[in-house]
Amino acid sequence: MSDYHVLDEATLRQWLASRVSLADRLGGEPGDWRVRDVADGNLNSVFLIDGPAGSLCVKQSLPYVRVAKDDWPLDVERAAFEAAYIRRVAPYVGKLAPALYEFDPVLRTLAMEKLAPHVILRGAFVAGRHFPRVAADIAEYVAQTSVNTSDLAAPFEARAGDLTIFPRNVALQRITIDLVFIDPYKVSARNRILPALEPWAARLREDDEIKRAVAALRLAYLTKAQSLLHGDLHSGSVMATPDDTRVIDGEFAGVGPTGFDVGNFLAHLVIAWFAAPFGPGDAAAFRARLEGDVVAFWRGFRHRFLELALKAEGDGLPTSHFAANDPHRARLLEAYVDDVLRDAVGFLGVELVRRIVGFAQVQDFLSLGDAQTAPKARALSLARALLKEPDAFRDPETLVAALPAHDHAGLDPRATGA
Ligand code: SR1
Ligand code: MG
Repeated sequence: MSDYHVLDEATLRQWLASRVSLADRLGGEPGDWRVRDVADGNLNSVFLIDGPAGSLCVKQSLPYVRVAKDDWPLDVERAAFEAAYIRRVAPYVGKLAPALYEFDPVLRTLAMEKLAPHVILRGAFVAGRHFPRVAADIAEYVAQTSVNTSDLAAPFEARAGDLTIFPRNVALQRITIDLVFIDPYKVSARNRILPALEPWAARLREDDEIKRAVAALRLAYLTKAQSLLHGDLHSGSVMATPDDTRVIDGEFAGVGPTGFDVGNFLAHLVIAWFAAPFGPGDAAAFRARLEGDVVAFWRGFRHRFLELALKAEGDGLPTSHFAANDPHRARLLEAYVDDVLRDAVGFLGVELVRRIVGFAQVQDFLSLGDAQTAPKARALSLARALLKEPDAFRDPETLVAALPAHDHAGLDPRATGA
């Protein structure tokens, strides 16, 4: 790994002092800078630095999974893919992502805009807080990235560039393949299953219909190279204020099925919904806002996708093949985006499953302590319906209507129509 070394507070100051533009942005002398280690994700170290003139966020890839340390070594190259992802989507997403100031390919370190007073969306959800702009902003983000990096808008040459770069992000895509698509459906030492949910875990391993659905989704993830994906678009990858939304953490970037990002974000709205009754505040009002988010995100994504794709000039559906305003082209685009949304329903299902019986659990449920079992079982009940009958969920209103229908599911999958 050449001169790579893990930064601590002292070596971070030295590194910042050696990068003129970063030191200038902070102002003053290294001794004037306030450095805080704020890492709370699964993988990396993250520091916030405040100087007399400005501030920064510095993120470094560690040579292991931060939450598992020596038990789980991990390639540090992910920072390079995150930098490449940020640069690739920046022209389309603008202020919906933080600015990348510098990337150090030796230390695998990114220096970015510090987001303040933004908070991580998942933390807000756990506290019962809701940000009204988020759903529409994430819809815009996913529509922009997915149209503009697909064959609908990107020239073949740009797509070839993406396909040269991002499929090499193998270490992180391996994590997704294992943690999302494989481990939850077999016995794995990495799975974290509450004892009361063992019957559910057994059902996931044994139900042929579910396993067929998951196999199709796994193959779609591996082979359906529609657009550049964020690859980990959950509520921990969104920072927000009431007026501003930013997507962070593109280290899982890859080329894949557009519905993966769509389904992932929907899954974490749904998780917040199932976890909500035990949280602080008025659960019914909070749930109603999340239901509104599901509809706004789904419909906003579909609307913006079509709007952008209709104007786009990629090699996939060139306007030269159609008369001006030919409705046939619009119909082909509608079929395309509806296929994306069908995929999204399945990816929503597998994301729910893996956050409940897999390795990477989420604070929405964990914060409930002893009360997490019942809402997890209810979310699994919905997940099973999504995987077994994706065509029953053709619009967001149907998905929203299904939430209360599964909110009384018991702990035993056999008692819930398995
Ligand atoms: C070992 S990494 C576990 C999870 O954290 C990331 O945020 C991804 O969701 C990954 O699956
Ligand atoms: Mg992350």
